[in-house]
Amino acid sequence: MGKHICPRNKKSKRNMALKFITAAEAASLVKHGDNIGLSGFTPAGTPKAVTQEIAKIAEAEHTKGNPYQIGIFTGASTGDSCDGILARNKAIRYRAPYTTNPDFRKAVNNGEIAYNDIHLSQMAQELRYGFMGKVNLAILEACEVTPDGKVYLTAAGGISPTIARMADKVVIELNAAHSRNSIGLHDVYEPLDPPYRREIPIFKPSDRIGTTYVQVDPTKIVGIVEVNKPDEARAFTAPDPITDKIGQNVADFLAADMRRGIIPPTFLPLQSGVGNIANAVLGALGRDTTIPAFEMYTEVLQDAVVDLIRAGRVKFGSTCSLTVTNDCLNGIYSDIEFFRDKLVLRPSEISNSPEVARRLGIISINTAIEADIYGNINSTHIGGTKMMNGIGGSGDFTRNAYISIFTCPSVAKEGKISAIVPMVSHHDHTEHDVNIIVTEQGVADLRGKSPMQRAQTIIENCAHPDYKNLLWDYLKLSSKGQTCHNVAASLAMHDTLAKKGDMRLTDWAEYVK
Ligand code: 0RQ
Repeated sequence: MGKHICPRNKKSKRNMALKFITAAEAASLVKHGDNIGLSGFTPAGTPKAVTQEIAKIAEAEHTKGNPYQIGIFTGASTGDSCDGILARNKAIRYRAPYTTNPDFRKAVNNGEIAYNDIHLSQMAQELRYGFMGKVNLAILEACEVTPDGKVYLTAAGGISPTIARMADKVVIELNAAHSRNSIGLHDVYEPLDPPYRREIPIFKPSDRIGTTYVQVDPTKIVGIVEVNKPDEARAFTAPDPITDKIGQNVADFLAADMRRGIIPPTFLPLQSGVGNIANAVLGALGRDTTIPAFEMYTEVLQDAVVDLIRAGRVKFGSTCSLTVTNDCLNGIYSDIEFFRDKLVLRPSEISNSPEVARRLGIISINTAIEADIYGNINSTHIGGTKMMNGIGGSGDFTRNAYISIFTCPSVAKEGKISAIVPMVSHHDHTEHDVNIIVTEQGVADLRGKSPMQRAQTIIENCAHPDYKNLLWDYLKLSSKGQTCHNVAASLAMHDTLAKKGDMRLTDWAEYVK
């Protein structure tokens, strides 16, 4: 393979066909009203230089009194050099999908940005279907590119194959901070659209079905920008007793399900979201040696999984991105011969494919902001109105999982907020899709249960003791039905929080006339 790859040395003959440009020159191609498509998924593999120059153009144009705003299409969240700086410079008109940036969040919740929070598996196909307009420029971060347009991605698959094909123009950020050792990790595959779509032929997490590069029409590559910037990885805080307990509860539950024969003795592939709870769950699963070494079919792979691969506890990791710390990423690159047959990076359309998740029998583990007593989950909105991050891939996996699990601490903000409420203030995952809820208090197994049976087990096993009686009392004042509610009081705990700053002060009498 090395023979075909053009070295970063600009004098190389093989590079003659591809032009090097500056990030500012690349940014000057982006006009007000354009849409840009970005490689990457989470800060992993996301371009970091051209977007900063676009922000400077926005600032300059705004100073002159000119409008300058663009649309952004990504795989998932990006780093501050994209969502952060562009949001602060009021340069974003529209964006899809998931994001985690606080400044972007603020702008969205102020009504300044149109944010389309769709399932990550659907992003590439909705672009192809034409739901979001055209892609004027695609910016792909690469560790290598050849004159015939083979682009070797870095730490994530994202929506790269689709934006590269759809875009009028393509810019490559050739990032020296990513080792060329990542060449070969990717498995790039883009399905056809209906009525020609075929099955995605993945039958086990390690199956490879595509190419190791994104093929781009070389005539569309307007330039290569040389960059040396590491991924803007988020550091996670150390596990605390609450996240550790949640992790242990999940591990104990899965081990018990295996002993009962519900999970086969070979175990099933796991999907796990981002964050401290996900790290704690994986850590606990790794430590539980009654659970055999397992595989991951997931969208993000965090440091905890890399440690488990090294320890032989995770046999294989199929993921969209290596959302790891830079030390961890460099460890993978420098130990690539060990990792090469244990990791594959896929586009988000494939890593999050509902078809594949259902076929493989994924055990999905994602995070809730709040759950209601019937098992509906809010993963995205605070108080029903303010966007937190977005649904990410949680919906792709939850509805199609063999066992779908949601985790969260039973209370937030020093106990003033209960994560278990009578009715969620925003619905992301419905009671029909959610099998298990886990807090530090315990595990509610909702499988095979009616709504009222679910309410009993969720209140009993997952609610914090400070809130159990409030929730039992809510059930008593609810009218009878398949799903018992008192509609007037169903959001009383949220209302009390808004008015008095503490859900524990909820007085049902104020809501039930
Ligand atoms: O507030 O930031 O002020 O401290 O929400 O909560 O407990 O620190 O947990 O960082 O893992 O985030 C669901 C948002 C959880 C995340 C969510 C407050 C709490 C804190 C963050 P502070 P924690 P996390 C993977 C797949 C999307 C769905 C998913 C997420 C802050 O995990 O975005 O899993 N998930 N996708 O205090 C008010 C409540 C609250 C609350 C927590 N009920 N009311 N505030 N908080 N519960 C992603 C991808 O697909 C890439």
